[in-house]
Amino acid sequence: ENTPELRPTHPLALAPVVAPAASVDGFAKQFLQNLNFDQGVTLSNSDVNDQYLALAYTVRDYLMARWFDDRAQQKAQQNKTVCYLSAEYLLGRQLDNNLLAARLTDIATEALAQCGIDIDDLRAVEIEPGLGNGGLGRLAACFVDSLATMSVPAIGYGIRYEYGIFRQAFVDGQQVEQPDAWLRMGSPWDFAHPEAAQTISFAGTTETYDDEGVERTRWVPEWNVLAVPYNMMVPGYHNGRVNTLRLWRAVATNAFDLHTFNSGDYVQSVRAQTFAENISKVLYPEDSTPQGKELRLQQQYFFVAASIADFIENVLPDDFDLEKLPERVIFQLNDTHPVIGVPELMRVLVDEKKIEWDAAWAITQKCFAYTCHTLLPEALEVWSVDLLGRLLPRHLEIIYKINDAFLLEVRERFGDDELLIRNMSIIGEHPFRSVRMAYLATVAGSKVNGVAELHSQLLRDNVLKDFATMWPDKFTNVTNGVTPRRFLRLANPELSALITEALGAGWTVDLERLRGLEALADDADFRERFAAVKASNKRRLSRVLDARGEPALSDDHLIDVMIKRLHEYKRQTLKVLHIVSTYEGIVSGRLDVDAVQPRTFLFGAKAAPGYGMAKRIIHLINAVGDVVSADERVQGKLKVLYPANYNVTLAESIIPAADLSEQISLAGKEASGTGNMKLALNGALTIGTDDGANVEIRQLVGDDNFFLFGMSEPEVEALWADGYRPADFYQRDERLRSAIDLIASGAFSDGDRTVFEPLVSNLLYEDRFMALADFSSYLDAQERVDAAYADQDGWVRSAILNVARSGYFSSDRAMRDYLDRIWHATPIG
Ligand code: NBX
Repeated sequence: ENTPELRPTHPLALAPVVAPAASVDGFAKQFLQNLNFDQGVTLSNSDVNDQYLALAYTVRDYLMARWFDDRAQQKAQQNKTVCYLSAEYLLGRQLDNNLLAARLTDIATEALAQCGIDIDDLRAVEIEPGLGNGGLGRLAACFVDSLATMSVPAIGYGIRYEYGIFRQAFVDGQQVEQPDAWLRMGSPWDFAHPEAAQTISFAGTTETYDDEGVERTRWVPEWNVLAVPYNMMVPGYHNGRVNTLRLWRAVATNAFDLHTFNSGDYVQSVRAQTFAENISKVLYPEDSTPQGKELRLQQQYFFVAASIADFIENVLPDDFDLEKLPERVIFQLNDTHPVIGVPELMRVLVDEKKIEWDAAWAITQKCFAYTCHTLLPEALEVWSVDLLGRLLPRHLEIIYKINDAFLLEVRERFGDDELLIRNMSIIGEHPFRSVRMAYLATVAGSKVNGVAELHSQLLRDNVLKDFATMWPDKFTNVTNGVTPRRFLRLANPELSALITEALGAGWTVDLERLRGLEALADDADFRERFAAVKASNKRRLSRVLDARGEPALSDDHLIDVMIKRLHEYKRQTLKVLHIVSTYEGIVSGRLDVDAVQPRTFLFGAKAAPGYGMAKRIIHLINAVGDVVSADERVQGKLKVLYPANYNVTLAESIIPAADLSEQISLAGKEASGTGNMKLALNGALTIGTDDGANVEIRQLVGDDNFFLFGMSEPEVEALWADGYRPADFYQRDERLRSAIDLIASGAFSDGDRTVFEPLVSNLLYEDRFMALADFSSYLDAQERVDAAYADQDGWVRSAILNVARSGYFSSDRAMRDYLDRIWHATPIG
């Protein structure tokens, strides 16, 4: 703040910041300099981690000048900034992405080679920042990539967790969790800015006071913590832009607890500081059924309050008229996790900036928009009034006041319908008094969107029905997307080269151009080359798995992948039932072994550590895999692979090698899915239900190139309303009976019938996600898969058409939709 005006005289200090020369020599020089003077080693003394860090610093140096420019421009310009508020960013590795964006891949490879270093060895040591659970966190990472590539001024705000999503290991086929110490070897991609720290307060009381004749309220907090920003550069692809991802880390303030300090127990006081630093210690690994833990609410408020303050103080010009805030910012709420930002902005405007309530509310409503990512009622976040009032007393008062005004509006509109009022209230009463964060977000947001057409429709019809009646125009859809840079260009270099040869290079930023491949699906020569790429990707995956100690992939196998968080609604058990049924069919002679295509079933999934049923399903997959893969009676035709610790890095090897994409959630439960998009884009055919974005994928790729099965969402509702009895399906279908009986018999648990008993009885007597009801339809669809795969020409043709027709699922398109329908912000330059 108090930096004196600098008056430099040296010509170097007066010159603009310049990046190192974009040449092999320029790169090598900068690399060696970083190795020597930042890492503090000579080339001959350096190890691979030193070299990796020096390489990362070098790439960073190239991006830096652009970044300075963009930040200056962002501060000076009058454009609206998109502030994406997300508790999670599942970034994946940075090195390759940044080399690609800055057009440095070839230069770096050659410069390192001339230093005697194979860049692949350095790639291998990068630890990915796993600062997210799954789809929601990865979506945020795709969005910041697209925003930078589209030159939209944007800041991604989040938390710099010291420990990201846990590392998964298997012990006797069961998941064990290990801490993800991703920062241990250094973090070359971010910069700490302790001088720009924000002080974030908690707890205490509120009081009213007389402010020159006006009665105002102020918050008298009890303790506080510093939020230190760490900036990461988010380079756009080949456009010279660099946006910012600003992640906050909690650091104790000196005056964390003056009371203890003053008591004279100095050592105890210093130890107490770690309490505050716990806030950014660890990512919660639950991707649904939030536990309502105090630390989690602390995390949410911590990053959102820091982000709002940062935007107002550091991004807006000094003395900015906050009445105009909506012209300069949109805060996009990535699910309910940042929704506490709504009362926080109100507090800042009303208590601190002394703007009158109604005006402040009008501003706030224009500054937020809310994206919902779920349909499961248990996943909708609520905070007990008790906890929220203790941790954030002023915010609770503000929420009550927002609710009072909102319920008045409901009465005006619908009359005194007390049941409706109770149903719509932001405050719920049962089973305990709580704040319904999705309702708060809906009331406060200028727009509310779901993440696929079906999901948005179900939000309007069910989850948020009364709100949609009240404000039909508030609701909109933006179907998710994925970044083609990471998930096609980087993950699948051979297919990318083939596409570029056929269509030119523009597809990377204009994915609809993939349509040009449609004509080539009927070209035998192109099909052959496409198939050769798939085969090569399978060999590459095989090498990656081999390095992890997994068995090799067989060349001629259909690679059937199910990669996503482990969840009952996603129905990994349905997949297991198919495997067991096929195995049982071959062994019993019911199935003609020659009609079964050789297949490898490949799973990747982490379970929330406290989710018992999900962990039992993991155990079952591994147990079935052990038996099936080893049984000589299936003649090597069926293999099950479940590499531990599925993450973005592993996804980048699996997706390009996949033939079949399993998207088999119960209709009406998967909001969108994004893995489904990545797999289709890489030429896998989908076997899927009419759920989430599968609906749109099927519409685009065509029924002939998609294996649809299962109940539709209305059929699910009807069967459920009818009183669903899974045991009836078990009785009716012999294939299902044999499969379940085999599991129950102990065939996969050394004869011990107790191991999977809870799983079996859950299926027979509860089966919330109706795996048994969809089983026979699923098996029939799998028979169609076998038949289709037997015709390789036809299969490859379908695979090409999947690629050609998936351009819609670029996150660039998703960003355009957000810009047009919600943000109304424009690119710069
Ligand atoms: O968000 C996922 C949905 O399940 C997918 O259908 C969708 O494609 C994706 C992106 O829109 N949701 C998700 O990943 N949720 C979480 O990870 C999550 C994390 C923490 C939490 C609740 C949910 N408390």
